[in-house]
Amino acid sequence: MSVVTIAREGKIAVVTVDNPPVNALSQAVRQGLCDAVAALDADPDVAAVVLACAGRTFIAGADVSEFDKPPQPPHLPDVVAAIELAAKPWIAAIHGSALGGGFEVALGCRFRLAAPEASVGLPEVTLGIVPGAGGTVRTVRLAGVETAVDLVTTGKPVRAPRALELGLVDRIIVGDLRSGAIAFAQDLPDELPVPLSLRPAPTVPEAFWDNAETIIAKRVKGETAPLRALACLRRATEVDFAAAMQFERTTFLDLRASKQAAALRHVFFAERAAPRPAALAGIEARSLRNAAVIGGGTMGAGIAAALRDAGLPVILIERDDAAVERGLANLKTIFDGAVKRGRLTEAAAEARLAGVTGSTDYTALADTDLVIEAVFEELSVKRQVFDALGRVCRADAVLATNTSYLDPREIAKGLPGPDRFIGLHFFSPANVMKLLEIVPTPETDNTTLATGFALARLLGKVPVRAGICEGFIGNRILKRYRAEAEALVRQGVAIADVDAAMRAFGFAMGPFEAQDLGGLDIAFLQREGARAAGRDVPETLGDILVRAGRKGQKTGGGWYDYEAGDRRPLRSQDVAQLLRDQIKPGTALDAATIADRLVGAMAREGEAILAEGVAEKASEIDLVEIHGYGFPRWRGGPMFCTSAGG
Ligand code: 3H9
Repeated sequence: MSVVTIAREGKIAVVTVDNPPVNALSQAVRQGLCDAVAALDADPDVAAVVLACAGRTFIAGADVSEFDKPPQPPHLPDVVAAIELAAKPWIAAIHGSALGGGFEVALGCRFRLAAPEASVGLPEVTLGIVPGAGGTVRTVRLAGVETAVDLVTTGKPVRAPRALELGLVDRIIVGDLRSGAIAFAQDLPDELPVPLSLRPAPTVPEAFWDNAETIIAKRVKGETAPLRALACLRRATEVDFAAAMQFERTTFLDLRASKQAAALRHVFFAERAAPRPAALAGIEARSLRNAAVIGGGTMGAGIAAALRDAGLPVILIERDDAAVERGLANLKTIFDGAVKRGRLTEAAAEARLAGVTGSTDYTALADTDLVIEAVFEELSVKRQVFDALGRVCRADAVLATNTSYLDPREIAKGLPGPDRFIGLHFFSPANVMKLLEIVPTPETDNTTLATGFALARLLGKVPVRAGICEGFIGNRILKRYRAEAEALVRQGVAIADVDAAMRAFGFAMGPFEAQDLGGLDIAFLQREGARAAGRDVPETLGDILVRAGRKGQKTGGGWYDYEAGDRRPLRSQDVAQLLRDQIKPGTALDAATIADRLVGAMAREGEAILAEGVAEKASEIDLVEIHGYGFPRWRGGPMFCTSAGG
């Protein structure tokens, strides 16, 4: 069946793109659109053309899977030009998302109509590229430079009502979009809007561009596409249409072949594959109508907030009334914060909180579909919880532990029906961080595992299946990363140089700054526990600092000193003194060498994790690092960026 078809409603032709799943602009679609322009221009009975899409969305952009191959004609800029300069006016009828090349096609149309829930955008920078078919050149002409800079350099789509305000769409069609668009086409004004390619570009003062460049450079750190996109927008206002198109296309093709674009494509496809692992194809998840969380501390409250954000009613269990109150107060703080940041209305925040029932009574869980335990990280405490859950929960309720380091098999010991038990490792703050490590035990059945993945989809999280080992995937690599950072310090590299190198690499913080923020004592206590259990755990530099009372920012110092009320790290004489005997006088290393050492160590641990089957795919390890540990997305993750392709 053809991916582009033409139907007739009197004098209106309806061109429909049907290229599942998202109507991407593959070669066949581009060719189909060119053929449609030619056919309809030649048809004297056609007065106007509605461009619509079948399925869940309007054209979602260029076909990203074609980006590793040479571009095939007809090229998208020519397709958009053909639509724009067609003898018959084309009208885009947008539902779902008109993104990237999809929005560029819509920009070629004389009118853009949108369903109320539709969105439009130019997300190319999120793929390490710039729009390649006139997105920068036409948007400045349609909606002005401020809107264009926002749309193109952030890549964030805007919803139809806002798009209408910004002039990116002409009208919102409530009700049936196809018939609304046909009615609109039947009643076009005598004077049609001038095609964007024939309109003058706005005149923009130099200071606007300088200011925008400063702001964007600060935001994007090492990512190149946003500033290159800004350069395209600027050029679009400085030279004529054809020259601006040429500049944009050259930039697009250059970036398309770049390392950053390859990395971002790798992440794009890994993220889309993660929620639906092939091994679970056809396995139905249990239905989740409600959930419960045991423990209302930082982690438990974050998990409860995430469940509420997804619309599930939640029971929050704590050991006494005071702890229930504290747990509910933690949740209130989370929702209040969302109101302050403009993410929730006050009414919505109240409704979220009203959907949480606090209790000390486990029998309240008799009809709960999913229970997530998030109590203190100690085996005996967790076992007590599952002992109670085993007695009160339905036999088919999914019972999950949120543990970071304990062995889920030990936690589940003695649980009746261990096939419905699973590890769900959330990252703090659990209502914000995207990563969810899903850790089945050998007894977990596939339905329970599929329910873990279904939960991740419901919560909008990136799920990665992890096998059982100390720290699973993420914390195991973190341990290696920190050990390598300490090894550099032992060999004489300054603590601040290590942190600066990793910031320059793209992390928000270096490994030592991050430990000072989170506290050095958690990992210390864990090492001490292992030592107490008779394991041979060598003394770390961090241990020396904690023993001296330096646990991080909360104690006024860790790897660095801090002045009261100030989070800026200051080099510490005390630390130099404490570690004096451990550090060899060494030569300084440059930032790239430091980053190579640390990322190399992460990747080697990743290789071991793959070899042991703890992770299934290298790309999943990359997702863990990007979504759980702040690894710069545009580098593709440690496995990608140390591989031949990266
Ligand atoms: C561009 O347009 C450049 C132009 O300026 C220049 C050209 C010259 N290509 O996300 P989902 C697949 S750059 C190929 O789960 P949703 C995806 O892999 C492009 N495949 O759906 C998945 O496959 P599978 C600018 C694509 O309903 C399936 O579709 N556009 C593409 O949650 C479903 O995806 C973008 O960046 C693509 N462009 O969300 C838009 N997009 O089933 C990217 C998706 O085999 N796409 N797939 O795993 C999206 O943001 C979302 O897919 C969308 C739907 C919001 C559309």
